[in-house]
Amino acid sequence: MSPLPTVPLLFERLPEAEMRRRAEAFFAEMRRRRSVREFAPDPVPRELVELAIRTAASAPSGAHRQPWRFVAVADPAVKRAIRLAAEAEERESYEHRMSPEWLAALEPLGTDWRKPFLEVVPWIVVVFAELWEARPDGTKVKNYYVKESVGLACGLFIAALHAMGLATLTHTPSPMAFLNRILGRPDNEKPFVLFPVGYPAPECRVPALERKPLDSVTVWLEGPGGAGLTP
Ligand code: IYR
Repeated sequence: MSPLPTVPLLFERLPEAEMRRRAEAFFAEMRRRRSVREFAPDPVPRELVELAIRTAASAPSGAHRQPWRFVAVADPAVKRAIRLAAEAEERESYEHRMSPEWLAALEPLGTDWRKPFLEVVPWIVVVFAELWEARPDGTKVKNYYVKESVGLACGLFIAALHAMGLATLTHTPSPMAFLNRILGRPDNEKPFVLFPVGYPAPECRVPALERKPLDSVTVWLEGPGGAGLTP
């Protein structure tokens, strides 16, 4: 295949003071984001979920294959089926499959197998990773860097929801194959993350977590003589 035609990049170079202002405003907003496990039942317009999906689907992807599928569920019967199947798997995991170390790591977060929020939220968005694409002629086309691509899309999805004033949780009931069955997705699609989407419950509380300080998540090599370059 020959290279695509090109178009001019839409890019505005900003004055540094404006860059700082925007960066600080974005950081101030994003640092308030928290995963939420208690939701209000209030409805959320489909258009808002659509906008978050459009944002997510703008993520970069391996070979621009866009290997993601967003299944947005508002149907109460489907949400109930998801809750029942998720709780059955989670109960088995918490009671038999998770190691003592894993359970201890989760203890500060206070999670357990019960997932009532799956029926309370107005929307559940399940993100599937498309492992390969079936072309109309029946051939399979491989996708590349699928997990990385879908992970990036999920990050943008979370940011878009937060920016518009909605809450979510990156929920991974394990194993997740029941989602293919309930949502009628083909076997080239693998459930990646399930996002309950809605408003937090009015009395919602979250664990008092600390984020790692900048200097424990960053390494600066500003030269001269970066690590590994000395003879
Ligand atoms: N999937 C389970 C367990 C769980 C695992 C991790 I790693 C978490 O950060 C949180 C929960 C659950 O959703 O309860």
